[in-house]
Amino acid sequence: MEISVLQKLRYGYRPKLPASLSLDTGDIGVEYGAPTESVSDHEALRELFKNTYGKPLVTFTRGGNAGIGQKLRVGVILSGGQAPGGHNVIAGLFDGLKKGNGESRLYGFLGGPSGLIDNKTVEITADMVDEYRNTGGFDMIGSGRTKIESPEQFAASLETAKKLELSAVVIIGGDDSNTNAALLAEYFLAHGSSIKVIGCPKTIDGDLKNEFIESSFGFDTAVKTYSELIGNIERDANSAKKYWHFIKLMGRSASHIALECALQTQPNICLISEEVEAKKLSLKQIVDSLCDSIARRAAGGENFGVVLIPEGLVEFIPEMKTLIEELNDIMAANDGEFAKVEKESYQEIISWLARKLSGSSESLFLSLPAEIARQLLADRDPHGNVQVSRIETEKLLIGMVEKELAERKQAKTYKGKFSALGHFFGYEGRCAFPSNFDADYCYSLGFSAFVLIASGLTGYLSSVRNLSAPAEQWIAGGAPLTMMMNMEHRHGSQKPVIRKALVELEGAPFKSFTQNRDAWALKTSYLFPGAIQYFGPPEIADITTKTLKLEH
Ligand code: FBP
Repeated sequence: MEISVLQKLRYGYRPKLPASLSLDTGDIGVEYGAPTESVSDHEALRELFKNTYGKPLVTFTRGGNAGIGQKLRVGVILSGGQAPGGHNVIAGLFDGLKKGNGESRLYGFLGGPSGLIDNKTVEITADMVDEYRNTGGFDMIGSGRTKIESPEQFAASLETAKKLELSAVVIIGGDDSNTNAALLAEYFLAHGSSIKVIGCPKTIDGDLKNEFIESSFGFDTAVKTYSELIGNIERDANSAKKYWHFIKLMGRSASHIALECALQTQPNICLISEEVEAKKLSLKQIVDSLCDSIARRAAGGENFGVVLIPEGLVEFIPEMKTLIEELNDIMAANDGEFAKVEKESYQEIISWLARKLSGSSESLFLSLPAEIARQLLADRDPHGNVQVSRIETEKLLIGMVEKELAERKQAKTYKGKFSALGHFFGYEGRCAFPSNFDADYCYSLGFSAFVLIASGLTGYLSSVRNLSAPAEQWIAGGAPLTMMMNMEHRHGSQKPVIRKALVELEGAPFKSFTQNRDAWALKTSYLFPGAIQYFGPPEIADITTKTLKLEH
C-alpha cells in the first residue's frame, strides 16, 4: 500500500508516557484512594450498580503488581464518532499487553459495539498495529453507534466475550459509550462473569470531562485543525474585505470546540450555546445582536468578518429546544404514522405535524426556511439525539441576518454592504493525524487501560491527568465510571448516564473569552495559528489547548 511521507515519518514517532507507565511493568504499583460517590442520585445509582458502585480512585506509582505478568485476552471497541488518536489507544493497549506477557492477545470488535453483540472480530497483530501507529481515523477496526440496550444485546455481548475467553473488554468512546461500559461491567458481574470492562475517554467534543478526566482525546487535534482553517479564512477575509464568513463548528451539545477555536483565532463573534441558554436568548435576539455587531463594523468601513457558531446552538435556544423536544416525542410516539407521512409531499408532513405541535412550536416551525425544517425532521441517532451536524444553522443565521439588515437599510439605520458565506468544519477534524499531545495522551490511555485490567479492576475509565505539564509528569490511573454518573430523563424515563460537561460560564476559558470579545467584535484582531506541527521544538510541537491551560 502506498503511504504519504508524513505517514511514514509518523510511524517512527515514539509516544511519550507518564513516568509511572515507563517503568518495567513489574514495577508499576497501584495506589487506591477513598471510595467514591456518583455526581448525584446516590441511592438510585447504588441500587442500579450493586456490584460496581463506589469503587476507589486508582493511581499508578512505583511499586509492584502481582497480576501484571498474567496472560490476558482482551477485546477492544472503537465507539461513536471518530477522534484523532484512537489507533494510538489500541497501540498503547497492545504494547502494554505484550510487555506484560508476550502471549497475551488483543482482539478488535469490528464496526463498533455491534461487533461485540454479533461476534465480529479480528485478532490485532503486531504488523497491524505498526500500520496504524500515530495515524488518524478509526479504520483499523471501524466504529459504530449501536447502543447495547436490550436484555438480548447484553446477553449476546456476554456470550461473545465468553466464547472468545476474554479477560476484559475495552470500550473507547464518549459519554454515551462509557455509560454503556458502566452498564456492561455491572451486567457481567451480576451474571457471575469475571470479565472486566474498562473505558477510554474519547470525543472531539471535549464534553467527557471532570476532575479526573481533564480532556477527552481528539479534542486537541480537532480544535487545532479547525483553528488552522479559521485562521486561513480570517486572513482571506482581511485580504478581500468583502465577505462575512459564518462558520459552524462540530461539537454536538457543548461549545468547547467553538470556545477553544475563538481563543486560538480571535474572530469577530463566537456564539456560545451555554450562554444563549443561560440568558434565555431567542433566535430573534441572537440575530439582532449579530446585526448590531455587523452594523458597528460597517460604520467603521469594515464590511467583513468571521462568526463562529457551535453545532449544537439550535438545541440551546429555548423556543427551538421546545420545538425539538416536541418533534422528538411526536416522532418517537408516532413511528409508523410518521414513516407513512414521510413519503408524502413536504406540505403534507407540515400539516400533519402542525396538528400535533403546540401553538408556539407550530408557528416557529412554520417560520423556518423549508430546508431547515426538513433537517429538524431527520432521523435521530441510536441514542435519541437530533443529528445537529446535519442542521445548517450557519445558513439559517445568514438568511435571518440578511433579512434584518435589509429592513434596517430601508429604515435608514444601517448603511453597510453584507455578503455572507457559510462553512461547516466538522468531519475535516475528526481523522487528522493526531497531534503529539493526542498521540502521547492516547498511547498513555491505552497503556493505562492494560494496567487497570492486569490489576483486576472493572467499571473504570482509564485516566491520565496533569495534562498541561510535560508527559513524564502526567498522572496515570483510573476513575470509577459510577462516580461520573447521575440520573437523567431520557425517552420518557429516568436513566443512569455519565453527566455531560458543558462550557462553564464561571470557568476560566469562558471568562478569558468574555474579557476580549467586545474588542474582537469591533476591531480586526485575528490570530493565525497555522497547521499542527508534528516535528520541531516542544514549545510548538507539544503545545496543548488554551482550554486545558486555563482550566489547570
Ligand atoms: P462522539 O460523541 O461519538 O465522539 O461524536 C461526536 C461527533 O463528532 C459530534 O461532534 C457530531 O455531532 C457527531 O459526532 C456526528 O455524528 P456522525 O458521525 O454520526 O455523523
